[in-house]
Amino acid sequence: MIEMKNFIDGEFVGSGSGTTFENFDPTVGRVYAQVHEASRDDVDRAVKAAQAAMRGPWGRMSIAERSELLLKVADRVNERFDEFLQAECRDTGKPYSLASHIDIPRGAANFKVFADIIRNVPTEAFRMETPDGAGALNYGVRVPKGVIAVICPWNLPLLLMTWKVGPALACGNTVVVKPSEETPATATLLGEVMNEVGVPPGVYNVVNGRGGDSTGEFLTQHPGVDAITFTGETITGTAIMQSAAVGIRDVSFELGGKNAGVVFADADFDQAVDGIQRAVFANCGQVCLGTERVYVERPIFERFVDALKTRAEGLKIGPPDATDTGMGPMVSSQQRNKVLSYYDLARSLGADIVTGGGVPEMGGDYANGFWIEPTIWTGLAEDSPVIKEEIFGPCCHIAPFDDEDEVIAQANATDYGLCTTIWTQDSARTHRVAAQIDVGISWVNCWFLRDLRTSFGGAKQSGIGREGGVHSLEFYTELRNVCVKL
Ligand code: NAD
Ligand code: 6OD
Repeated sequence: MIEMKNFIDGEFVGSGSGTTFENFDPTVGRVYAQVHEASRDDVDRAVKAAQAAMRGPWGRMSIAERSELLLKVADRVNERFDEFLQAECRDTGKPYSLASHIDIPRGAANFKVFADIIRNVPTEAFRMETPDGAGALNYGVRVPKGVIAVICPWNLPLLLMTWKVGPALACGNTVVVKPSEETPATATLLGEVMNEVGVPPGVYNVVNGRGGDSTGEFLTQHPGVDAITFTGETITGTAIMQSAAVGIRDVSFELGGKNAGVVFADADFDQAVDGIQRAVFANCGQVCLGTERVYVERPIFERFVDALKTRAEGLKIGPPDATDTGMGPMVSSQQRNKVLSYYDLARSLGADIVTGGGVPEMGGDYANGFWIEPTIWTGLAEDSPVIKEEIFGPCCHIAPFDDEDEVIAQANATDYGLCTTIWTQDSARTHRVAAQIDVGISWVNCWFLRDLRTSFGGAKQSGIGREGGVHSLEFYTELRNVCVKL
């Protein structure tokens, strides 16, 4: 049995309370690792180690030295690519074909991009007039915030963790990471990398455990934490915000979504089917940017539904290492049960089940994995909970629309506002529609095409703040103004 420990002050340490929890391989539904749960005392040690590193070598390091170290982290992740790939896929069940193109390379790139950005941060300067005529010079200096708590979800564990750890460290902060209890493996492995390349102890710490009334809450409540960055469910964001209110700590939130895909009749049909297929079924639908509501202009509605049905039925469900696997299992039985409850609800509400709606038969070793069928519905009312609530599974509802204003109103009829994907060949419409859908990210004729220098974040209940490129600096630094009388 594999053992996963916490990583505190540069060392792998067991739980102070001696408590461990089980980590499952979702393809077989069996425990494959025991994870050491960080107690309140363990969290306290991690935060204190992070504070000491800020006062110590990390705090004194020049930007160039820090940047060099982060480039080494990126290189080392790439050198150990296969180990990261296997660890991530075992924890999540996702196909190698997906993780080797997105999760692991992006995990490395998140260090490289921010190592580059931090070397080129401009600063502002204002010369002001004074009554004596001599004037004064104001200039801005960006300083790290301090100890950042990084609370992560399970869907893209390495990618979403490094997306925050990369800029946090580049800006000179130290971090205490709380990976999802479902997927602690790659955060643990990254601890080895930090030691291998010489990142000082205490700069990167990992505490494992659950969320509420456990490790996550111990961390967000710790007064030594200066700011909290979180990716996860909106309801969890509410709880974390309450912890952050004590001590007036800053938060950056990337939360849930109920994203709309909008397909106009003039779209390149095959390109739109390809894009929507990925947006609905990639990572078994466990992508915050995924599309669970698809709106298709009426003249192509039936043809589109048929084409997406064919794609869904053609997806080969299987284990990560099979080269023909198009879709893996859900991350946990709990998450699968949640999604299946929506499958039942859609049925009971009278949805037309175009395909799926259940659990596939998997033989042999995989008989007890957390598999689920890709599912498409039509015919539900727009106010149905299936259309209003985030499901986070491989499923979508497709509805026809007749005109642009109608579909914009439908796309906006949600409490969420993370992203949208619009398919049309009319360039004027592209800009008109993108301007009116209330989201943080609009993709046109593409999906999940991400330049790490661009802003990322959600409107409405999908988040607070923006990260990405220079926007990350807003959260991970304080801007200090120095005014010098001349
Ligand atoms: P979750 O909110 O259940 O858990 C996320 C993390 O928060 C876990 O590490 C968990 O242990 C921790 N946590 C839970 N309660 C806590 C508390 N009270 N205090 C401190 N920590 C706590 O989310 P999940 O199920 O892991 O991930 C799926 C959700 O994440 C979906 O809603 C999805 O939309 C969202 N998500 C959003 C983005 C984005 O960029 N907007 C990206 C990925 C996932
Ligand atoms: O690609 C990224 O940078 C990013 N933040 C992706 C988020 C995916 C959510 O599931």
